[in-house]
Amino acid sequence: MLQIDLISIFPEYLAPLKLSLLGKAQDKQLLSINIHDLRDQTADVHHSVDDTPYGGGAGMVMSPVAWGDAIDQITKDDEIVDLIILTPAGRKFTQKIALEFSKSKHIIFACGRYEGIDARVGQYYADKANFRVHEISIGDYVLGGGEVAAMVIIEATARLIPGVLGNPDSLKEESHSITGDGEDLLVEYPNYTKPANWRGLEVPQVLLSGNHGEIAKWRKAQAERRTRELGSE
Ligand code: J9N
Repeated sequence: MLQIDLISIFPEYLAPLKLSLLGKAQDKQLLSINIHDLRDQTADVHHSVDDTPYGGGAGMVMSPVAWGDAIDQITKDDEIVDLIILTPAGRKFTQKIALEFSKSKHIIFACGRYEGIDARVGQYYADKANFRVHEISIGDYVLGGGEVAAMVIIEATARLIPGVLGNPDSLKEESHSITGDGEDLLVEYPNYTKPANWRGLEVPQVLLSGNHGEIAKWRKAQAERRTRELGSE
């Protein structure tokens, strides 16, 4: 069972995590997802979670006090926790990292706003023996907050947990699936289904031939062409 906790000032934004594949994984008790409101930690009347940056500059910085209290409340001293801090300045998320996270027992997502969380939060937990801290970006663009990035990571991670997908064969063949040594494979070949002629466009003849050797060769060549054209390898 993978326990996932998310801490956010917009907990309603994370409601889709109950749906579809992730909802079914929770019903099957392969996964437990819990959403926490950062403002529940604050004692002041305005429930403040941010303050002006030391050194000056635009925007606000999220206070470490509420973050530390929220993380401590979720964590037991005797468990190993992967703390994922979403930030455009983090390590780029990949299928290989999703596979690592899918083996975790407990993941906490700190969903901050884009101005960022006080840097000491990551520093403090990185120095604790039972925490592994990951600063992660999902791509080179700036989001308003970490919520959508967390959902991307959870969706990619959860489907790699044994039992979450109905048909595990589909895992082996898909784009960006990875080999035992963690090397990226080719992207997927193009797929076709009926009708054989659609609006004048024919399905490649080899796929109708019934020659499985030729089909495998054609698909491999197509996957290599697509991978080369992406320029990723
Ligand atoms: N890749 C990425 C992450 C973000 C975040 S996290 C919190 C605010 C913005 N933007 N882009």
